[in-house]
Amino acid sequence: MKLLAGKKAVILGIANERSIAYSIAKLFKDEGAELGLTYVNEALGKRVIPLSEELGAKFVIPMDVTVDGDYENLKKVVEKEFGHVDILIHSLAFANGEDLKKPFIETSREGFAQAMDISAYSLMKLCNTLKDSFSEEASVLAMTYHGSVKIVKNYNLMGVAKAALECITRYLSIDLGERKVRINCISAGPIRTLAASGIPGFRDILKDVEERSPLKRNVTQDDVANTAVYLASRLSSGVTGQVIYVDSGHSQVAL
Ligand code: NAP
Ligand code: 1JT
Repeated sequence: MKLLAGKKAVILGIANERSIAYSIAKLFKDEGAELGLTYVNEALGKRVIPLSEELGAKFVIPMDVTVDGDYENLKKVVEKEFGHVDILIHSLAFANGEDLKKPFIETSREGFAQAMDISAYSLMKLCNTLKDSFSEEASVLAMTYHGSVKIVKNYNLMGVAKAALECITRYLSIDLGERKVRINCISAGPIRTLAASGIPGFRDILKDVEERSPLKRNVTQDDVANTAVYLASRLSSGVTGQVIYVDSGHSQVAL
């Protein structure tokens, strides 16, 4: 029996074939899930719509998490196409390049608010929007990075936003727990994706994981997808409010 047979999964955050969310969608489909996908804007839609066809998605709709009306639309489409939601994947983040390039101390108020809104608050608003659509035993998953709890050079503002995302996950676990719905984060090691491209020093971080992590290799999108299947399935039935690391053990090594 497939682990996600007949489950209805809404997945946000596919930009292209390298996106973590794309590997999750692929593996979910292999495990029997039905997919509903979102993309941010028309430019990305050109890439995501063909991918959604290849994945046999039930629906693919535009959704910008800064736009209130897009949440209402998501709810409407979910009710019409799926009826209910068994799995919600939040795999998106944003901080503007200007703020990421500047010394952290110079972060603008607007840049701070935008990074928090897109990368952290969106998880709360999505859960609130879909709360009456979640099935009993539904599972919500968000992607995070270790720069939330330790200083990682250049991660800066995103580290603050990820700290909020992880904390939001803990508090949401109470509200969702009342409905038997679980919520967890996956903390992924560095992976070369669109979000990671052009980040100064990113190559050095990849090299450090290869040299110093217990597994002596970088993780892949598929490593993350494997844990996503576990967290989305009954195999993780007693797990909620947690941050599960998929990072070759790198975060456990001190020196
Ligand atoms: P990705 O392929 O670039 O995916 C990020 C997605 O977020 C993109 O589709 C992006 O669209 C979307 N997004 C940005 N602003 C949005 C908005 N306003 N509304 C809706 N979606 C929006 O990169 P990824 O590496 O797979 O990232 C997925 C998640 O994994 C993120 O939460 C990231 O922080 C996390 N993560 C990544 C790594 C890594 O090393 N790659 C490590 C740990 C955790 P645009 O391209 O249009 O901005
Ligand atoms: C964003 C970016 C979110 C890069 C991200 C991210 N989550 C993980 N990464 C990859 C990464 C980035 C840095 C890093 C280690 C991993 C780019 C801007 C949009 C949001 O440390 C150097 C900076």
